[in-house]
Amino acid sequence: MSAPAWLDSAIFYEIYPQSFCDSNGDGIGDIPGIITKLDYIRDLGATAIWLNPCFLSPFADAGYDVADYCRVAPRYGTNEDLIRLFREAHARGLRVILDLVPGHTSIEHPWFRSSMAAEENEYSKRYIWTDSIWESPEGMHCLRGISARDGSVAVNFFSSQPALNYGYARPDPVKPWQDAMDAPGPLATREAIQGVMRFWLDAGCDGFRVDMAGSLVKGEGGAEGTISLWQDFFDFLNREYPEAAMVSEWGEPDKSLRAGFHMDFLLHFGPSHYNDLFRVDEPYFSRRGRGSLAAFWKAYARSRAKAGTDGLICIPSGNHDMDRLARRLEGDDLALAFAFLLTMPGVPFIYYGDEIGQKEVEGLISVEGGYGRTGARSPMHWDRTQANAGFSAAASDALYIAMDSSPDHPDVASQEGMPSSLLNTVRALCALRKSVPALGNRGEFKLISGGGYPLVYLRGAGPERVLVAINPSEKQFTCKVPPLTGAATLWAYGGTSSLSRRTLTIPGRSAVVIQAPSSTVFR
Ligand code: TEU
Ligand code: CA
Repeated sequence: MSAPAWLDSAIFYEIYPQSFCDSNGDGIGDIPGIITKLDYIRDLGATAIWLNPCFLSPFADAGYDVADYCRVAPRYGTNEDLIRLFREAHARGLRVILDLVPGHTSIEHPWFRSSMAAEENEYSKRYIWTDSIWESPEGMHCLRGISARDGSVAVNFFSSQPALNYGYARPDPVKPWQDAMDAPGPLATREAIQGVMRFWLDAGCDGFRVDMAGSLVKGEGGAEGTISLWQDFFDFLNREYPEAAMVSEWGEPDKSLRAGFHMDFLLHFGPSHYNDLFRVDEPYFSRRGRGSLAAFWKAYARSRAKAGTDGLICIPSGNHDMDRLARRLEGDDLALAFAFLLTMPGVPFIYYGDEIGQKEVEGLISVEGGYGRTGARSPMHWDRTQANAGFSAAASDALYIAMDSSPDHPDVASQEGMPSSLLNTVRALCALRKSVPALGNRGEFKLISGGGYPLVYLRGAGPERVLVAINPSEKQFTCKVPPLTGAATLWAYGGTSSLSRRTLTIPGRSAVVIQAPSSTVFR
């Protein structure tokens, strides 16, 4: 497995297309709107974009219920607009990955419509149907009583998202409707999804974020079947599209990277303890200083050991499924959180708006299957002096999701002019990451202290060594560090740390990145 070289220095920016920039005043973001903001994304320091699903859909799950994988939803524009986005992004040195949803489609997908027919046809085995309406697929939810076909059909997420059939790891011989992974139906599903990848990669996209990548094969306790399925997909990708970057929504790097993915996310679910950073009652990145990362670092060490030198572990600032970063963190917490996110190994992912501290909008009624996730999906605040903060020229009650109307809501334009703003801090950190090889995506990493406060780690690449120390709490700390005589400060935030040979004194609410002598050893 060899990952595309461009991932070595990639910083991703996630765009939820509904809420980024509305170019035609219909209240919903669109692709031409995104194109007008590419300079902003480049100037932030991102090098790549992950675009949430933008395909034809009835939008029962915000587009994660696809009705045509190869057609852009009219509300976002046309296929030509998307191809223009690839071109315009590439012209600025930005890559674009799309969201691939291989696990399920919408009930409106023509494949599903055909599979509902009583008469057997090409699509009868595209989804997981039992033989009788009175039998449900074990351990899964299902849809029943909506078709002339006799049977229940397994669903993956919401009821309107029937599961595509990749077969069962160990089909039950008394349930003949359970296909083996290499039965004709599951193999045809593989072919079809491969065709979707080919379609967009040929059109100029640079890879995919893969939705629910870890649960495609059914009836397995572990993930061996799903892992071997992906290994097969990667035979195809490595052969035909070696430059395509693949990131999994799996949350278990030990499995996903073995499956062939170049990168995997730490997520708000799964074993990573990612939430302990920013999303528990006492998050680590809080001035209260009552958080603990002991469990996080234990899980992280395990993942890194399994990921080997090739795998990239991505720690996102957030995403469209989680509470906003600024829900529990505020003020300097956010800058210190970014100091962490942008100095760790792996590929950083910035969720749109987190770079200005965009807030969670509380108390919203669910929009398109968002439910509790809706408040983290509200429109980007570009400029407070404009209507709808520059997001859209529509009437404010016609917006896809309501904006936060509080007057103190952060916005891009105000922060651009303030040297110490979060936006400018994130820009400086992206620039620092790019200019210091030791901070790169593949650099070495050694935790020096970090269950409690402060958080201190060493990064390295070749002979270069960099020490990162972050203290989100209000208390000043001293801690033992490797000998750092003559070390130069590369970046600092908040109060000034001081160094006396092996002891670092770090004031509360501060962070520092120090160039260490190359003799500093990783032990
Ligand atoms: O999410 C998968 C998933 O299980 C969670 O992220 C889930 O949304 C969350 O735990 C609820 O709090 C992916 C997509 O990211 C999500 O937006 C889709 O709704 C889902 O798959 C179905 O395609
Ligand atoms: Ca629009």
